[in-house]
Amino acid sequence: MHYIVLTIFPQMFNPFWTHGIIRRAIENKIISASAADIREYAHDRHQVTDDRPYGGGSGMVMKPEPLAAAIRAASQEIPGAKTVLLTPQGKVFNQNLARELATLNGLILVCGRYEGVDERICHDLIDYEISIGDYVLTGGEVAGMIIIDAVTRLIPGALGGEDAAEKDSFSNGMLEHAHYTRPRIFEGKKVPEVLLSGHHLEIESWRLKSALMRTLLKRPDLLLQKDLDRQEVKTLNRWRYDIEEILNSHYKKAGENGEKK
Ligand code: 4HQ
Repeated sequence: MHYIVLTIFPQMFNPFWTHGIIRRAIENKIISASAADIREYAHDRHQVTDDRPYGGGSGMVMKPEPLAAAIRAASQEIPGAKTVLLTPQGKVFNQNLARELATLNGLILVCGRYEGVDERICHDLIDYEISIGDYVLTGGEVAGMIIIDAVTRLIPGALGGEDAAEKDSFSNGMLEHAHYTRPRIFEGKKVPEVLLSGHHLEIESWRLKSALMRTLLKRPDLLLQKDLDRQEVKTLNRWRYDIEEILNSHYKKAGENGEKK
């Protein structure tokens, strides 16, 4: 994967390229990455990249000419690359979109500042409009980093050897199971016994239930979207039975006490 980020603040990306998995992916040539300064494509004396909005009002708009020139130059460098505009108007980013982008050969990420970019940039020069969520940022740079981060770890080889990406949250439409490491007792709280047992099948079954329970309690919306497998349906039905038993017993007691509860 080849990334080019277009921004008026390319230095923001220096720490991002030089730490952790992203750094290693660059070193191992799994990805290439650079941030180009949109200002260098503004050919007036003061290299202006913004202007006042037609129709009046407060705030500034990114001028189309420097942006268009920057996008065209980046496209020349990565044949077949797709362009992404970071904007709250875009499709909300999620793991499925990350998977789709991870199959591409190149991504050109356009990071706006001010009130956003001239509308005429979007139509001809942008393949994907993506939002990282329903809140307002001061610019698209941090959003661009989030996309690059989530996409890069899905590229084969980026995580170094193992199959960690496939075991992560969302890989099966659920949150991950709980994790524990040493010590066996921390501030009075024990590690679940089964994880110390060495019974791989029991551990796997405990992890599946842990993932299902956490998703049910913390993100029930994910379970509504998911295609549940037979084991998951069986487990949920057992829990439903247990919960009904508890509630029935509660209402029975309440009835005996004359409905006071
Ligand atoms: N932006 N997801 C850039 C965002 C945003 C988001 C606001 C994008 C400012 C200029 N980007 N403009 N949410 O809030 O991607």
